[in-house]
Amino acid sequence: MTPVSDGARCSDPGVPAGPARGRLGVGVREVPGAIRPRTLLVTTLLALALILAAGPAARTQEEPQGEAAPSPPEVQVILRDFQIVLPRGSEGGRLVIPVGTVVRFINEGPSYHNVSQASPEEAYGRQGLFQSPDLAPGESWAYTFETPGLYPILCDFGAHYLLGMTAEIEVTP
Ligand SMILES: [Cu+2]
Repeated sequence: MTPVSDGARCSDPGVPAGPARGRLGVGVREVPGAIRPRTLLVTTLLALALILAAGPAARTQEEPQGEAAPSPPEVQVILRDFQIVLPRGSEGGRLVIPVGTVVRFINEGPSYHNVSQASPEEAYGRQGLFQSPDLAPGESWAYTFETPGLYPILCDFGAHYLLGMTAEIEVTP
């Protein structure tokens, strides 16, 4: 009996298995015990057919989902040693990215950090584009830059920006 219920469950996402299961249920109830073996055989064959029919359908459903959403470009910025470490090629503490880029801030240091869109003068003002949560060591947080512009960023956890945790992100059209 286990393969039958497995088959029914497998077919749930892709194939309208409701009616088939209903018919099976009725059959099992109406047929006397003597004919049970044949019922079991039919049930097993039906279940196999359902699995064969549902298998490829389920797979083709999943694959487009994975490819359908083209992932936007992602850039990684490292928070470490009380510095905001920009990707190789960034000059003058400024990261230049095209609009729509996802920037993932990764805390690779041993202490907490965060990322606030603010200049040092605006620190703790909370009026910038974003304020990340405080990130424990190993945690990361991502932000998608949707609007061109020049955005100063800093870590205001424990006023780390005073130790040099500042940078700029320039978003180009
Ligand atoms: Cu910090």
